[in-house]
Amino acid sequence: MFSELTLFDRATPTVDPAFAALTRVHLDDRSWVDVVPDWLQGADTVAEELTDRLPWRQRRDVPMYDSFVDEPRLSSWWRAADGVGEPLRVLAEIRRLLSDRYRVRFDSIGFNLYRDGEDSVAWHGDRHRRHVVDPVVAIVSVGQARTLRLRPRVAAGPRRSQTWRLGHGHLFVMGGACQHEWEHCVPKSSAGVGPRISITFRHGAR
Ligand SMILES: O=C(O)CCC(=O)C(=O)O
Repeated sequence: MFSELTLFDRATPTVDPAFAALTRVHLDDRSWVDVVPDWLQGADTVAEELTDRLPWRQRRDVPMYDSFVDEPRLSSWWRAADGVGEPLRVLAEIRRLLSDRYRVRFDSIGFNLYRDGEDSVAWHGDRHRRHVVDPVVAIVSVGQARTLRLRPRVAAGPRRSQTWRLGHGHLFVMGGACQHEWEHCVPKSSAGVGPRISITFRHGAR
C-alpha cells in the first residue's frame, strides 16, 4: 500500500529526543498545540511496517439517522495494560519521550489508516475528555500529508478553523483545554492523495 511513497525516508526509525524544532501555538489562553515537522526519521519504514503488522479493523460507529455506518478509515489499538510490547521499537521510545516531556503516562496508542482521500474523520473532540481533564493527545503522522483542522467548539462569531498539513513524520500535540473547547477533523481530499497513518498517543486509557 505504501509502495508509492518516496524512497528517501526508509532509514532506521528514530526521533529527536531534544524536540529541537518544536513550536508551540497558543489557540487561546487555555488551549495550545505543539508542532515538530519531520520529528520521526524513517517514517516510510514505520508506515510500511505498521500496515503489514497491525490487525486493522473497520469500526462502525458513525451515527447516521437511526443506525450506524462504517467509519471512513481503518483503526487498530495498543494498550499498555495488555502487557504486550509496542508493535515497533521506535514507538516505545516515542511513548517514553512524550511521557517525560508532557509529564503524563501515555498508556494507549491508537492507529488510524487513511487509505486515500476518501477516508476522513469528522469534527470531534476526543471522547476520553469525559474522564481525563485537559488530556494531552500526541499524533505522529506517517505516509502522505493530510490536512488537520481545528476550530473552537463554540464561538460568538464565525468559527474560523486553523489548518496544518500532517504526514512524513510530523509530531502534533494538542493540550490544555483543546479536547474540551476545540474540535478537530481530517477532511476528505480530492487531490488523489495516497495512504497516511496517524499514530495517536493518549493517557488515562480505560
Ligand atoms: O488522524 C489524525 O490526525 C486525527 C485522529 C483523530 O482525531 C482521532 O482519531 O481522534
